[in-house]
Amino acid sequence: KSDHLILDNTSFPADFLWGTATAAYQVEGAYKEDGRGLSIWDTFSHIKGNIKNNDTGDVANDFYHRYKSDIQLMKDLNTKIFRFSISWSRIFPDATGKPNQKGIDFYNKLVDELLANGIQPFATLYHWDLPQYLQDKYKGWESKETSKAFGDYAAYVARNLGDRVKNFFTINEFRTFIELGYGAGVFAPGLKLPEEKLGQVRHNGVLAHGLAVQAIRANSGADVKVGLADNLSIAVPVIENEKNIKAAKIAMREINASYLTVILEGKYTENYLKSFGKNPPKFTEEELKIISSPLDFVGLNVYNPTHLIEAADNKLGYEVIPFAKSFPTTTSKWEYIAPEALYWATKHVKDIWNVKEMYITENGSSSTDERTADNKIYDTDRISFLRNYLTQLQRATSEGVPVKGYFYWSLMDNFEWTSGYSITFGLYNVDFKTQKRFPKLSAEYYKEVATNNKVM
Ligand code: GBH
Repeated sequence: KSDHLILDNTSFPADFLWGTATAAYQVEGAYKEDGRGLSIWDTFSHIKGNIKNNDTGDVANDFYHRYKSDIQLMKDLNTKIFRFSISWSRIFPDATGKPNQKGIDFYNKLVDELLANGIQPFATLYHWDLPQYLQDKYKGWESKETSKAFGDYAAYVARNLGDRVKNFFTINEFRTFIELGYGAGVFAPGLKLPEEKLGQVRHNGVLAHGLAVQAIRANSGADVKVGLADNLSIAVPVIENEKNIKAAKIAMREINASYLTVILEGKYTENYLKSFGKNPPKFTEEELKIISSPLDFVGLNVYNPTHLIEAADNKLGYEVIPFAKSFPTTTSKWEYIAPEALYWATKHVKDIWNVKEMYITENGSSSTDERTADNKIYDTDRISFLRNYLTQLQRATSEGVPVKGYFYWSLMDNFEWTSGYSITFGLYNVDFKTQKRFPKLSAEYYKEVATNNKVM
């Protein structure tokens, strides 16, 4: 146990892994190439008014053609892991259910190139780009047919990549694509379903995750590990005293009831089910077993706390404190700058669910990122963001919280969903007219961190 405990306040465990992350629709482009079928994000971004400046992912970073030189950027950063996602509709483009060989070939080439450069591939199966035909045929995640289709797709990927990809994440951020895509209507597919239907969509989502975990295990070797990438809701004790910490732990289970809690516990909390009144989601005990299939690790996307918590003498045992109007954010107005979120997210997950292995699957800052006349980007706010967040991550690992690695979001600026190309998270700036990449000052910073394995 003591080998993992590092006693200074900058160093990470010796085997800690540093990397970067991207997602298929945000970087690949080539949206009609080599037999790729359309996804709900193609449809959604092609409707005028949905995306800032009517940007689309048609070309994006052209990663489909430029992955080799982009892998050199990862190498320049001295990173050893890379998280990318697979475009489901490249592989299963249409309702025939026949796989598209050219689709899987792209990922074969990508994985081989990563390995040849000493970078371990971590593949996410679903980063929100549902094949359009599944939306049309089954109303997408409103149906368990989509959950089953996801299991079949996972099996196919595991059979084809599992000899070289040893780490899989099933689904990225249930909360975002479900609440915003099927609830608020601002993400693809742009639906505004009532709460009782949303409850079913959430259930079908976690069921898909569980089916994929089982499919990956059944279709690859024992050395293949599987988890998910969840943007859990994060309860931060507003003042770090004992009673607030206890209250924040209680809050964590409730505020994550529909996703992480049911996945790790195999049941919905009573409060969550009660909240539906007469129309709870339809599910079986058998499904709860599938949903809670054992995982090898849990990936956490951490940007900001969602709940500031104080202990209270009420039924719940806690109270949610509002964010001050002046609470600092990055250029993304939702992104409160509160580095302790990284500490509390990982600490709670260990303490509540006894999770033995975690990754930070995303963390990063959006900045103004102006390019000078000589193409320098002095993103000093991002460096400060990283130093402060990584200090809190180091605090966690030094206390024995089992975080094995960290993926910065993102390797390079890319299609930031409804914000199009107007919001930038990259360590590399991208000129989307020429597709040239320029390292920001934060790339230099991150390279130092990755090379020295400590907060700099
Ligand atoms: C992650 O989401 C995503 O996994 C990744 O693809 C993305 O690029 C990255 O973060 C940076 O945003 O449109 O105003 O209604 C982080 C959680 C949830 C934050 C949705 C932005 C949009 C709010 N995201 N939210 S809004």
